[in-house]
Amino acid sequence: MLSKFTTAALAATLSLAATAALAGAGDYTFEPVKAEMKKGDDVMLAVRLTNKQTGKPVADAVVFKTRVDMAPDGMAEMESAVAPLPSKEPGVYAFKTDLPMAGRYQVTMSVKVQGEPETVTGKVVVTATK
Ligand SMILES: [Cu+2]
Repeated sequence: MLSKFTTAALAATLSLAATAALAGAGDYTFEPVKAEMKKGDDVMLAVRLTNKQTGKPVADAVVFKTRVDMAPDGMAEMESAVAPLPSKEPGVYAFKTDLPMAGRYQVTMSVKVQGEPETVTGKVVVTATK
């Protein structure tokens, strides 16, 4: 017969195993297609979304929130408007935005991935040059 302690330890082990088997919001990588570009208005930004477990691009995600600001350079309040652009490549999500000054911009994206119950959020940093 199992002692109370052993039963509890077994239950904890089982729940850990169940958690590890599910894909989670942390199993995706966001990276800029181009990390550096010239500053200006109507700049195209593209972010590649990859499933870490399979190494494959995630083509069917729905991007429902995108924010571009200068948080990496201490200007989080300096936010740019963002307009989605059609994707030219599976797993690549493109936007039009303004990068009015040289420096680093953070792109924060919230997406829904097919079959993934959690919202997936990622941040990428791009640099605008003069
Ligand atoms: Cu700024």
